[in-house]
Amino acid sequence: MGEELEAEKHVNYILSVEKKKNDFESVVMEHIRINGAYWGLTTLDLLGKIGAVDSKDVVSWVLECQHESGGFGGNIGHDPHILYTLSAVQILALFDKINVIDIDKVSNYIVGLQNEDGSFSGDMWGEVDTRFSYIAICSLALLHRLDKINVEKAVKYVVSCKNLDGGFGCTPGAESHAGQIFCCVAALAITGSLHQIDKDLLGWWLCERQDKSGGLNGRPEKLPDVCYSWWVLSSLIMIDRVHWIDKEKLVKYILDCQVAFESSEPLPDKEKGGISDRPNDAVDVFHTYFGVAGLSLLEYPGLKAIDPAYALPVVVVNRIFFGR
Ligand code: GRG
Ligand code: ZN
Repeated sequence: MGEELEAEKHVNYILSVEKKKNDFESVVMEHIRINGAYWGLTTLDLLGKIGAVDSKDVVSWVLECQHESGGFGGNIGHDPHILYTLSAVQILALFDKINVIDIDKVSNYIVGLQNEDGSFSGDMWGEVDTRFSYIAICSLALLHRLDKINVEKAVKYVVSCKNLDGGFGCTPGAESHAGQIFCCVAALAITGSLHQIDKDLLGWWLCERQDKSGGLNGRPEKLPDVCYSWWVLSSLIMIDRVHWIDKEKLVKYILDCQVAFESSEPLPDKEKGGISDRPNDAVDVFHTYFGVAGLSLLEYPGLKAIDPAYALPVVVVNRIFFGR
């Protein structure tokens, strides 16, 4: 709990998770280590501390996660999936090292996952989800290869997942969920298709996610959770409706999810930083990232700005698209 962001403690927490490869959280994370690395490294960058990690080590490890198909696995020797491929591209973007990969090979892997109806499968096994549409569009845009897919069909598929409440689901007819809404809104933002959204209707659904605690939930009747500070807030920003929520109350909610430093009990090392899903829960890298990224979207002082569609620091996105 706290009045202010405990930035230094969160940096130490992220660095300690990275070092302790055998504790519970790391073992649970083993198969999605590349996603964890993206969350941790982006958090460090937003806090101005990415220099604390050895970029050479990280980049060579990312390259080792690449499969001969061009896609990336969650760790060395694991099967490739589009979920891990985006994290790999994002990590390389953070370090300005996208050029170390064979861009066409990675792009071709993603292009090969587009289906006839414009949707995307996550890997060779074929599961379809609007998460994968976002990931394909975001990755290819970062690689300057968006022209390799059928963008018109990709957009059409995303729009076909729009519901009467203004939100979006994972497939046509599936229930609206804030996580899927982020994916669909960001995919439409990147492809210049935001006119496909009824902004007032969706904005209303999204701002109703804030409850009296100040926190945001992901669907009606559900509990608030720090990660929705990202999924909901980024979507509201992309459709210009962020002023429809109480920003100050949300800042306070996120700060209340930092670990309770004032405890009279001696705290184990890893509890000395990090952010949890809701007050007094256990911290993890995922919620630490979404808490800090949410505060960045809320223009909390001392944090770098994050881009709501690409989920990377604005300076990184500008370097990729404007060369500066
Ligand atoms: C680069 C930020 C970024 C994302 C990559 C993987 C991905 C693209 C997006 C995932 C979007 C998504 C579906 C997020 C939701 C995650 C989540 C908290 C799911 C929990 O859902 P429930 O139904 O929990 O278990 P609730 O909160 O509804 O009780
Ligand atoms: Zn969560």
